[in-house]
Parts: sequence; C-alpha cells; structure tokens
Amino acid sequence: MKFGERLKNFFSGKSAFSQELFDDLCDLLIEGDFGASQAYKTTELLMERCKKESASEAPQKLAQLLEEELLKARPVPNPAPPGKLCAILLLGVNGTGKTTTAAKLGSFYNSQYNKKAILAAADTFRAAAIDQLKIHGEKLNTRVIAHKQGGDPAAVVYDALEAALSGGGDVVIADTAGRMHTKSALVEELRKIDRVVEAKAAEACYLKYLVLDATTGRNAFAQAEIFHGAVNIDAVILTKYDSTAKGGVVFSLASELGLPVAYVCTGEKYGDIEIFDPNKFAREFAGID
Ligand SMILES: Nc1nc2c(ncn2[C@@H]2O[C@H](COP(=O)(O)OP(=O)(O)OP(=O)(O)O)[C@@H](O)[C@H]2O)c(=O)[nH]1
Ligand SMILES: [Mg+2]
Repeated sequence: MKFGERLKNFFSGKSAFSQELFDDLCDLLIEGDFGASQAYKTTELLMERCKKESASEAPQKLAQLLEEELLKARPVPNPAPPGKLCAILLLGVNGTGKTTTAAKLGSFYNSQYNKKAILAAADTFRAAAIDQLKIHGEKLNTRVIAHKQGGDPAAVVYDALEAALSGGGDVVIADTAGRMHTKSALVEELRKIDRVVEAKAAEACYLKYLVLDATTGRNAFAQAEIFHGAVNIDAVILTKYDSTAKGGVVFSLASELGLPVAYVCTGEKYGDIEIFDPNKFAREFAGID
C-alpha cells in the first residue's frame, strides 16, 4: 500500500479532531519517513490551522501544508539550457541507483532536451561498474568514456568533458563510486572531480545530483547531510519510488537542507524517470485525489 493510502484511510476514519488524532498523525508522519522534528512541526502547524479554519477540510489542509514545505526548497536549476554544455555528476552511496540513473538521464536528455549524451565511467572503484555502464551505452547507442579499474575518476571526467567540448556531445553524465576505502577518501575524490569540472568546463551548466534510494527512509536524509556538506549538491534524484517507498524524507530535504528533488525514478527501465512535480507528490503523499 502506498503511504498516501494510509493517510487517506487515517483521515477518513476520523470524524472529530482531538489531541489524540494529532498525536496519531504525528506518529504516522514519522512512520512515513518525515523525521521526528519535521513531523512535530508539521503537526503543530496543522493543529493551528484546524483551530482557525473549518476542521472538515483538514485533509486538504495537510496536502497544502506539505506542498508549502516542498516549495521551501531552492528551485531546481534549469537542467538543460539551450546551446550550453551540461556537466552532470551523479553522487550517492552504493546501490542507490547511480549507474542506472546515468543511463536513464542520458536517454532523457536525448529525447526530452535534444542533447546528445556522453556517459563518463567515473566509478573506477568497483570491478563491474565500468562494464555495467558500457552495456547501457551499447543499448542506448551512447558513447561511454572509460579508463581502467583503479584509475583516476577525475581524469575520466576530464576526458569526457574534452570529448564533449570537441563536438562529441552536449551533456556529460558522470557515474561516480558510491564507496571508497574510507569516507574521507571518497569526499576527497569527489572534491577533485568537482575541481576538474570547474576548471575544464567553467562555462558549462554544472549540476551535482545526489541519488537517493526512496526505500531507505531516514537513512537517505543522513546521506544527504554528508554529501551536501562535502560538495554542495544542487538537487536530489529519488530512485525506487515504485515499491513500498514512503517518500516523507523529501519534505525534510526541502525544509532542513533546502534541497529540491529534480527527478523521480519509478522502475528499472530507461523510461522510468520523470521530472519531479512537488504538487503532485504532496497530494499523493497526503492521500488526496
Ligand atoms: N525498482 C527500481 N530499481 C532501481 C531503480 N534504480 C535503480 N534500480 C536498481 O537498483 C540496483 C542498483 O542500481 P545501480 O544503478 O547499480 O546502483 P549504483 O548506485 O550505481 O550502485 P553502486 O555502483 O554499487 O554504487 C539495480 O538492480 C537497479 O536495477 C528504480 O528507480 N527502481
Ligand atoms: Mg554504480
């Protein structure tokens, strides 16, 4: 059952508003991956509103409130300004869906933005990572720039940018490693890639997306804090929002870190990616519609 169904059932089973109802709602929001402080804050706000306004409209009010939380995030930067080279880094811990998302984005940029993609295999850490990206490249008929396993990821990104700048493509999408020997090594590596892009493609539209697995709940928020602290993230891509994911983490990413969601992925196929719609998401989460 999608989380929205649960909120919908919760509201439809209530006829009067009581302290107990708000306590239960708060618990439910926490269960929905809201995070405790965010859940308390939202419940308080909702209580205030219900006092002032017609209580029978409360479910709609909740959707409105959630929508407002989402709109607190910085706006998502234009992902594909016409005539400009785009450089995209996909970051995130292992298994969140970076490699799959790199392929999906390559195909998306091609079909939706009319930009030709080059995929950069900057995850040189894991043995199969390079081949995994190459297979996607073959299926999508998209060029993949790769070095050997254990190579310097920043050099891979450099070569991919070089290829794009010399006319080979309009967007470089770099898959990065989700894991290193130590966390500080990973952060250093990401910062180095960051410096290469800044230097090599200063004019480019440069976007760093953090790929988060929606099924990991509050853990995703902790990952966002770490990555955002290490290299400023522009926006989040939420993957695996297709099974039992609750999605509440999106609201605290917005209100506590100011991070917007750019895309949502809902499956393993190349077409399973769409631009995030905050209004639709808030309404679904709140069980409205
Ligand atoms: N259901 C579903 N599965 C997904 C989605 N995105 C990725 N996956 C699956 O999640 C698994 C991990 O995906 P990868 O793209 O390899 O993840 P990664 O972040 O590159 O992993 P590492 O390279 O190990 O760090 C694969 O089995 C993908 O098919 C999604 O949106 N929905
Ligand atoms: Mg990968």
